[in-house]
Amino acid sequence: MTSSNGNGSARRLTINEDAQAMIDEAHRQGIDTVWDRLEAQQPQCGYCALGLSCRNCAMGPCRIDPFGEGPQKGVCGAGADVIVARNLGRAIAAGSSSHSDHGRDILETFRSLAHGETTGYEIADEAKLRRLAEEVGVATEGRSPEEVGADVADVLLEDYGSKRGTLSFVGRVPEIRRDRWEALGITPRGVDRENVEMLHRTHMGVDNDYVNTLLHALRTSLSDGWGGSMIATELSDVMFGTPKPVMSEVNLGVLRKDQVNIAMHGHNPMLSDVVVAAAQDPELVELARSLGATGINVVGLCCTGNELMMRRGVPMAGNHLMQELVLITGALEAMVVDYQCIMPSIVDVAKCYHTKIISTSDKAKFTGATHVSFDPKRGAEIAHQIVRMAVEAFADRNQERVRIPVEPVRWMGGFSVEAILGALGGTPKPLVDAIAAGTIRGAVAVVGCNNPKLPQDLEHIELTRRLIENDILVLVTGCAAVANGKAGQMVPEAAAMAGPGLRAVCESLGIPPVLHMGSCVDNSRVMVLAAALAGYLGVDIDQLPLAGAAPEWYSEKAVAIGAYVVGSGITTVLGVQPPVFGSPNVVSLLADGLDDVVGAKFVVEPDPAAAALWIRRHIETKRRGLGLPAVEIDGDGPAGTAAPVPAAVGSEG
Ligand code: SF4
Ligand code: MSK
Repeated sequence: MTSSNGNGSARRLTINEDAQAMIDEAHRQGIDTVWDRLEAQQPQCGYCALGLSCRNCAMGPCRIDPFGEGPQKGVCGAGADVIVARNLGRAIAAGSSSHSDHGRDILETFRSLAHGETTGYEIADEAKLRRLAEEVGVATEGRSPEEVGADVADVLLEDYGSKRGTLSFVGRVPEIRRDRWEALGITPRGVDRENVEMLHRTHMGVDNDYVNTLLHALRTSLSDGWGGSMIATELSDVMFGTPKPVMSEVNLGVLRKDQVNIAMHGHNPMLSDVVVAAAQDPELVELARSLGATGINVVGLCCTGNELMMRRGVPMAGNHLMQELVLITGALEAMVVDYQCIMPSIVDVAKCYHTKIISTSDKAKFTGATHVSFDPKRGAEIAHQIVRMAVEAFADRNQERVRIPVEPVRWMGGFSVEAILGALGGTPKPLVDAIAAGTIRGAVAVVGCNNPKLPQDLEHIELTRRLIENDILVLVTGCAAVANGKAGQMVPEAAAMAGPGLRAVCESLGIPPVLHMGSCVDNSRVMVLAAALAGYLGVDIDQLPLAGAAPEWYSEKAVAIGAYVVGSGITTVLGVQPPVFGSPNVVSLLADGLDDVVGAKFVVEPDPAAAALWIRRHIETKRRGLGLPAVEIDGDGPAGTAAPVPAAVGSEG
């Protein structure tokens, strides 16, 4: 039940007015939220926080005493280095598997589409399909899009196994980096293969060399970034359209008191896209009207929302920590979910209202929810059924309980690599010239989640603001994008917040200084853009004035993203401490040693001001390395740290 997180403390949990209002409302109504449960979990396990616990076999569970007084070995003899590395490797495998299995679902649907077996899907971007076909060696001359698509699907399905030597899209990586990967033995082979091998290696008594384990963890993550995630992004573009700049709205104000509201939550566009189409069906709109609503309003949450916003301009209700709070508005008829980042608690919260939780993936059932098994072969029909269920629930809505606390904020999305290059005239040259001249100092991908241990969105906003103020272009995906959207930093007028150089570039192109590149799997777009810039300059990715940041990450997928970004040569700053500090050797490898082998490393810095400072110095160092004009960055504060940092809000409980 409720705890001291209620009653006025909402302001320390989130910076957003809509979330604060709903947290207060939850408290008034006695509804538990993620923050209450975090508090109830205090103190969280210190061994686990340091990565020093192991339950990989039934001789355990084991733990290592970080103070050197208790056990230093598990029952099998594994020490801190092995246990921490194995735990990290398994987290990366889980994250990579999640993205890659999402990619497989898209790929199988695409294959069915090419064979004429689906309803509700089409080849929306034939030109992109033909480009992909040529890239992976499929003939296009005189062939229909379906014939080409069927062969492309078969080639990419092989990327999941181990039949081919390397993944198809590794060919996009600059040769100099591919050589580096080869020398290290981390070129990704098959998507499934690397993940299975990671699990094999971390079984008791297999890989007992932490360096060897972590190198394979990098390889596993690369099979995500240049494999499963990239396949998901590319084929989603082919089926649903390659994003182009589009305006939309964001925050809880996108809900409509007079309409049927349906929130699409999760990750995979193959469900959400057909639901959006079904919501426009005149028969269902008429049904809504007959029940007293003026229409059907589909909104997004988390990454499936990003997919819809990027391609269709569908409004976004919020990011990760908004999923319970959107229910507390009382305005939602249905929350339709597929998989990933969906808290089991939404079923309990929804019971307090008329809202239906409709699960759709047979991989992701929720006890207490209504399950509608989604089969893309009957996509249009099932989407129709789901929307009908939502519309019928409108009859049960209690309008007196509806509370939509804010007006929506405008934001702009749709910055695929194709759209960015298109805005630049089809070549990276104008961007490269602006960076070379110092008008833009560099670019940073700010990505990842919300974590209730930190005030929601504060780190995303603060870090991004400090970067754009200093002429650093920011690329955003996932929940970081939504945070920036809510803060008004993703409209062309936000160019006024940027430094003079970035401001001039944004104003001339009519774009914001913070570019929305999509969902979690769309971090692959950042990889493609980085590779294009490196290729244009004839350098390796690690030489570019780039950085990554995951200020409020929580998920295993974020760990996998961080690992493939670093493995690709882009240093990444984490705002939340990963569970590795039980092994000084692992920390030293991640925060230092990796720099020698992949030209990038991890930095942990929870203070956004210090993180921005560190990144600015890093970018100037990279500029100097390329012989570009660089400046000394003044300012106090730590220049990044590998030292353990205290948890923020969670520990204050
Ligand atoms: Fe303990 Fe080793 Fe088994 Fe892990 S693998 S639980 S450290 S005995
Ligand atoms: S939804 S992985 S909370 S970004 Fe992709 Fe957001 Fe993180 Fe999930």
